[in-house]
Amino acid sequence: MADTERTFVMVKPDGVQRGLIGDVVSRFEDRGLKLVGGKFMQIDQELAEDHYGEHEDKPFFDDLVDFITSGPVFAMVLEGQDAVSQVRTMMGETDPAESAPGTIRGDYGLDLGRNVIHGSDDEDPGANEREISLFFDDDELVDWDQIDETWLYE
Ligand code: D4T
Repeated sequence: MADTERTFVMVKPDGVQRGLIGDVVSRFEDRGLKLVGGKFMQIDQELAEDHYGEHEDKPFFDDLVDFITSGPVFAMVLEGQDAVSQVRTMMGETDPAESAPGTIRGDYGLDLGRNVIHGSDDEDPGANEREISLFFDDDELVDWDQIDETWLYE
């Protein structure tokens, strides 16, 4: 059996303003991923710069930080089998214009700078743990048993 993992996911300010939090969370719940942390919050400059530190030298960095701090986000931690890559697959490509219908970005977005959702990178080992600890304290994450787990996993 593949590994149970936790991943960091966030509905970005555009998704919040467009009333998409519920739809996005529902997709993950429907898939069988378990919510173990969630918070509606405003990202400050320092957290934004930490979170997007890998893009510090890119020309789009300032716009990215301005955008992610421009309004509230819904941050969450999801747990499940291969959660990091499953969430990335469900999100679609970074650019919504290149994302297939049926993916979150392919269904809800059109523009690279307004791509609705963030999920931890599946090609950067440890990115999920780093991001989870950047946004959540240990006592904000809840270990719980979901009743349908027996029917979701072999
Ligand atoms: P995030 O990190 O937001 O989940 O997106 P991805 O993991 O899919 O993609 P990324 O880290 O490469 O990009 C982060 C963020 O920057 C925006 N962006 C990206 C942009 O505005 N212009 C660009 O040219 C690129 C590559 C979109 C997502």
